[in-house]
Amino acid sequence: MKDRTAAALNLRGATRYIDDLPVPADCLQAAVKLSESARGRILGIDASAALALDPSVRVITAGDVPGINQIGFAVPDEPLLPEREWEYWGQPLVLVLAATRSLARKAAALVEVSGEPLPAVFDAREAAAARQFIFPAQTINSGDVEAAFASCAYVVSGRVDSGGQEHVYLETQGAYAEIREGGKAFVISSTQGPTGVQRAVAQALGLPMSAVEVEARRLGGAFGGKEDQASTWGALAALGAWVSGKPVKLYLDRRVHMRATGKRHPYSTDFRIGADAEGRILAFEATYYQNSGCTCDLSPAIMARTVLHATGAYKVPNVKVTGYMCRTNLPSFTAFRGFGAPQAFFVIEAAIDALARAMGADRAVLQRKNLYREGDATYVGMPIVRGRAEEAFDRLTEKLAWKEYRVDIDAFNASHSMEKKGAAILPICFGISFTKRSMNQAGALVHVYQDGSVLVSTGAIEMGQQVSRKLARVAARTLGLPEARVAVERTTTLTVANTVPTAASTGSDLNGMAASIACRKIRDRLIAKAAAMLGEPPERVGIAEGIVTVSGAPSRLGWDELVAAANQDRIDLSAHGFYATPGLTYDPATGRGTPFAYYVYGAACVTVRLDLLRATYRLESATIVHDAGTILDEAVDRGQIEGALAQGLGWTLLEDLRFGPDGRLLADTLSTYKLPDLDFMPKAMDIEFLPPMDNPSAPFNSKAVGEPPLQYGIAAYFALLDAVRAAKPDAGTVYDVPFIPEKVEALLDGRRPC
Ligand code: LUZ
Ligand code: MOS
Repeated sequence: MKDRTAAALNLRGATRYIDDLPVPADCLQAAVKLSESARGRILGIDASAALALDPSVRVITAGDVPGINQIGFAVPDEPLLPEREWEYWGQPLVLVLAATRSLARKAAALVEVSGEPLPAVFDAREAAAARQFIFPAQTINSGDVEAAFASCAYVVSGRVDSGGQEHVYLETQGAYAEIREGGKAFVISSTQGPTGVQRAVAQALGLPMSAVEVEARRLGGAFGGKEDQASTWGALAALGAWVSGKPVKLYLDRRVHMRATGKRHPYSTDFRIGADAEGRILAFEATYYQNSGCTCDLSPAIMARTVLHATGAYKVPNVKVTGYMCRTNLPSFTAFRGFGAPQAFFVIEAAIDALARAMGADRAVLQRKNLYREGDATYVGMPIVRGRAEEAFDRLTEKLAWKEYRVDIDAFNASHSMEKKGAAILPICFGISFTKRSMNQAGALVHVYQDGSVLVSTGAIEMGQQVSRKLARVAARTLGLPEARVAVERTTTLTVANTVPTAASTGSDLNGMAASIACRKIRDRLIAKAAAMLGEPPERVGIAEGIVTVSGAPSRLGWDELVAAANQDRIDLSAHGFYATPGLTYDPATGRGTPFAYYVYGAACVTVRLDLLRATYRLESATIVHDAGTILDEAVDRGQIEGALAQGLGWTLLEDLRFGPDGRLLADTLSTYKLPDLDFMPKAMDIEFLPPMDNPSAPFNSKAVGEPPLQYGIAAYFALLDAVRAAKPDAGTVYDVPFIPEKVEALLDGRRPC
């Protein structure tokens, strides 16, 4: 049988993304005119030159929006097209349609938007000083930090900075829209969240959601960038179709995409950490300044994840953390794999590094001593159940023979004057569930057709993570069928309503649970029918590998025959399944309760080799011990870990998202924005999974895999710092990522990196 899984189709080049879809002959192509300064008041829009270019050109502005010109969801601060002001360099101001894409882009460039400049701010701390926030600050206060600091033998404070990150999915943002009979809107969107696009389109066009269908077939990568921010492009395409009466396709080129869309949030953080004489951490305090950009978007949910991951994988009894979401005139920063957790992990690891320096202690010893243990509770009171932080750490150090490993590195460093090696360990403990309780729900629709084939539809979007493969596996196992009998459909708002985005690593957990609930309903009906056909009590009847079993032994009745008989008997062979994660009790107002279904654990060691003359480095190895629960698909999970590590390494070492003093993005193409490639990746990569373990919160005891391993990349920063210190023990420390060679060179020179 042909392999129809997403991966196989992708390899054959048989999958179609938005821009590959054939369009009707009368389809118009869309382009946007972007703002060319950081902030300004719109005085006038002159479309005459654009309109003169070609009779097919249409220029659409805020005034053309028939419904509400607003797509902000958490906070209504994001007009679809601006009416009075633009708020960052690269903001879409005007939508332009034309018969061809090149005409549309040319016409967009000819639209003249006149305006007067307004003062702009780009730095999060500056915005905070001016009290420019997009949302009230979030605080968690647990224990008594002041009393605890007073009792500490060591107290260290410092500052940590981390930069933004461009998602660089291969498929940029895009959408296709048409208005169908009766004024209903149909949109194909490259989105992680069809329901969000549906809501935005309905609001912009003044339609009920029932008159808007949004389909997401598959995405060429997303990484969070299409969790909230696909709505803009979906709604713009729909607006174009509404105004023109013709189908419209909107697909961004890379440069427009990099300027216009949101990225990972840059953070700047002040911390204070205190420990007793033995190095047990007693208190931790942090103030996070999140650069939120110009609109709210997902920033509060991201800050919620930051303040819930403040102590990383460590037990700290007294914690006080505050997160400011600072409004700046930069693109609205948004979800990116990790979602505020990597920023928090980097801060606590930097704090432990600073503490180790102050104590003259070994970083790894302090890390090991403070890991979460079974039976601990986190600082918000979530119990650690089936905790594996120590198990992962110990397996890693055992595997590496860590003591000897360090001795070898020291020996290398003693015998090399132009090169130094460094290594560092990083443990993870990543909470799985959306930080917003209401989002932890999913639905599935399962059909068994007369011929015995099975179709599963859920809210899970296939974006390369092979969630469709995992769902097929879950459905097949639940029904007792070979996987080849199960097909997984694209996501549309017609089959499953009110879906949450495929995000927070929960895609296969939530949708897998919903699919298995639906499959169990159908299976129960079929088992009752089979029991009647075989004259056996239903308790003894099962289905395995497509054969009905009795007390575990195959019977004469096969799946296809059973399904046909059930259909003849007028038994419903379709079912809807719904799952809502139980036990989520966290209340952000009190900062107490259980925010997550469970944690994913693991530990990584990265080793680097630094060339002191050139201040360049190579990654020698990455060794990872990871907790995947009872693994559902090892090849998929391995791929996810490798990809997440690459993105983590890119964030900590390489990807330098910089804005000029005027707020203009400096590297807006892939020739200037540096990404990790194969050559950059560690020469040796060893990924080991911890032994299987129960996890009742995900299908077949599996665990979510998407985001947690991104954190492993942070080990590379500390490994490089270790190598720098081997060369220059008194090198200053500036906790700042990405740790690009220019910064390494400055430290080696005894300068302060800028
Ligand atoms: N999206 C979201 C996420 O809306 N809430 C979350 O907690 C989250 N976590 C990770 C990635 N996306
Ligand atoms: Mo996300 S950062 O859309 O899981």
